[in-house]
Amino acid sequence: MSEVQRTLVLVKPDGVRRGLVGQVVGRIEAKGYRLVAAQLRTADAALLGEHYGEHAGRAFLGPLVEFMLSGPVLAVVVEGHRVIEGVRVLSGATDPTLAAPGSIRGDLACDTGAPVMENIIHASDSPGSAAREIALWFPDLG
Ligand code: D4T
Repeated sequence: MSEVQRTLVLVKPDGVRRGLVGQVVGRIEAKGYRLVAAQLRTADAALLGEHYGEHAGRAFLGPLVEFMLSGPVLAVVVEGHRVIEGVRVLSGATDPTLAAPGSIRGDLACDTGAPVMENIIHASDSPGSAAREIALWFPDLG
C-alpha cells in the first residue's frame, strides 16, 4: 500500500561551499523522489537549537551549531513512498569515514578532523522528526 511521506533534507554548509548541491539533490531526484519546497538560507541559533533539541547537553552540540551557522544551507522538503527511510539510506552513515561507498556521505565527504563531523546532508530520521522539522524550516507549508 502506498505510504507517501515527506522528509526534511538539509544540504549543510560544507555541501553548499563545495558546490555539491546539484549532486545531492540530483541523487534524490534520480532515485524518484519529488521536491516539494526548497530554500537557500543561513539558519539562526534559535532555529538550530530547536532543530537539534534531541542533542541538548551533548559535547558536540556547540561545534555543530557553529558549523551549521557557518554559511547557507539548502533546506528541501522531499516527498515519496517511504521517503524518510529512503533518503537516510541514500545519505549513508553519520560518520563519513564509515559511510558506505555509493551513499552521499560515503562518496562526497570525509572526516577532516574538525570538531564536528561535516557530512554534507541532514535527513529526518522518523515520521515524528520529519513533521517537527518541516514545521520548523517551512512554517508556511500546509
Ligand atoms: P543529521 O542529524 O545531521 O542528519 O545526522 P544524523 O542523524 O546522521 O546524526 P545525528 O543527528 O546523531 O548527529 C547530528 C550531527 O552531529 C554530528 N555528530 C554527531 C558529531 O559531530 N559527533 C557525534 O558524535 C555525533 C553523534 C554529525 C551529525
